[in-house]
Amino acid sequence: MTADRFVSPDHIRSLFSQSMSHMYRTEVPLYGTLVELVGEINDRVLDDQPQLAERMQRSGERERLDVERHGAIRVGTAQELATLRRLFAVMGMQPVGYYDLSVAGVPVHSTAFRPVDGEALMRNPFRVFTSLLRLELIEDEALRAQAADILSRRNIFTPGALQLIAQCERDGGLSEEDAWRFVVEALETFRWHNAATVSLDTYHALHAAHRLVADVVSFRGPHINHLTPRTLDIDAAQAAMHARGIAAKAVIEGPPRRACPILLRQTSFKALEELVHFPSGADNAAGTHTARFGEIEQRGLALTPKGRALYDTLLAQAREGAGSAGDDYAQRLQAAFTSFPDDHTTLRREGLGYYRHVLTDAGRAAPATERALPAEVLIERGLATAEPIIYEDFLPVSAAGIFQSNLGGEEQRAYAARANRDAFEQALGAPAADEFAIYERLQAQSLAQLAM
Ligand code: OOG
Ligand code: NI
Repeated sequence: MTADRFVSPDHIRSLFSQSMSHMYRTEVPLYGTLVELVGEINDRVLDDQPQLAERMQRSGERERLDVERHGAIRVGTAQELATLRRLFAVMGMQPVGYYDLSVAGVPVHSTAFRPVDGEALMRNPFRVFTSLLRLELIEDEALRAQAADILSRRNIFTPGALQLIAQCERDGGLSEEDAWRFVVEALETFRWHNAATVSLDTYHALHAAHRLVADVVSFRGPHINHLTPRTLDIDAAQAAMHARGIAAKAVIEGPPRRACPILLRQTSFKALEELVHFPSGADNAAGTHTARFGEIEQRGLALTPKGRALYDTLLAQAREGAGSAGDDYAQRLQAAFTSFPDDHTTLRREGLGYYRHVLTDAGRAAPATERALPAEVLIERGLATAEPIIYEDFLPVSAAGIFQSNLGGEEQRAYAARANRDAFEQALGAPAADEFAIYERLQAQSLAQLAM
C-alpha cells in the first residue's frame, strides 16, 4: 500500500474526537447540555467582540473552536499506559508534560496526549489528560498486591485495536476504511461499564484506600471521566450553569478574569452517582460509583518560563490566605494578579508569553530587506501583527482542584510528595515532551517566516 492511500493522523483524531463526543453525550446527557450552553455563549461573545472574532478567524482558531475539547482517563499499569501511547500516536497525539498529583493527595502522575505542530493543532487540538495510578502509594501491602493482581488480568484494548495499532506502525498509516475500524475499536477502551469486575467487598476495600484506586481497579476499562468544551467566557458559562441548576464548583481554577486571558481557567460540575452491578456468587449486588463529571474551560496565552514563574508565584500568594473558597479567594486572586501585565504589547515585550507573528497586507507588499528587520519594528510599522499562541496544556494545581472536587472533601490524603518523572517515562516507554520547547518552536517558526 502506498502512502497516498493513507488518511492523515489529523483526520483520524478528528473522527475519534467526534465519536467520543457522541458517545459521551449518550452516556452523560449533562455533557450535551454543557456543549450547547458553551456554543451559545461563544456565539454571543464573538458577536459582541468583532475584533476577537476577526483575530480568531485569521489565525484559524475560529474553526477549531466548535470541535475543541479535552478528555481524561486513568489507567492502572505501565503496559496500559505504553499501549495508550501507541494508540494515541495513530491519531498524531504525543505525550506532553509531566504532572505530579501526589503533592495534592491524589495517588497518580499524568501527562497530556495531544498534537504538537501548528497545523495539526489548528485542525483539531483534541487532548487527553492521562493519569497512571501509583500503586506504590497504597500503604496496605495485601491490598496493593490484590489490586496489582486484578489489574494484571485485564486487557483494556480490543484485539482489533491492537492489530490496527501494529498495522499502522508497520505500514506508516491507515486507509480510510481501516481508520474507521480503528476509531470504533479504540472507542471500546473508553466506554463506561456499569458492571464492575470485583465484588462489592473488594470495591469497598479499594475505595477505603482511595476513591481513585477503586475507580481504576474495579472496571474492565478506563472509562472517559469527562469531556471538556472550550468557552470564550467562563464566567458567563459558570453563571449559565448555575441558572440551569447544574451544580458547578464554587471556585474557577486558574488565573482570574483578565482583559488578556492567560493559560487556562476551568470549572466542573460534580461527578454523578451511578448504579453499578458487582459480581457476587450467582447474583449481582447493586452499588454505586461516582467518577464521571463535566467540565468547561477557557484558554488563553501560553506563557514562557518567565511568565509561568510569575503565574506560579502570584497563584501561591492568593492561595496562602486562609481557605481557598468563596468570594474572599476570588478577591485575593484578583489582587495578587494586578502585578501581571494585562496588555499584549507589554506581555510580549517583557517576554511573558508566546506569540505567532504574521505579516499584514502591507507587510507582504514590503521588500524582503524591510521584512528582515526585527519583529518589533515590523509591528510598529504596521507590517506585522503578533497573535497570542494558545495554551494547549494543563495546570497541576488546577488539575488537583478538579480531582478534589470530584473526590469529596474527606479524600484528602497526605502522600509524601515525590514526583517521579523517570518512573513515569519508563512506564510510558518514551519521554514526555517539554511544553515550553513546543511553544518556543511555534513562535520561532512564525518569526522566521516574516523574512521569507
Ligand atoms: C483528571 C483531572 C484533571 C484537568 O482538566 O485539569 C483534568 C481526572 O480527573 O482524571 O482533567
Ligand atoms: Ni479536565
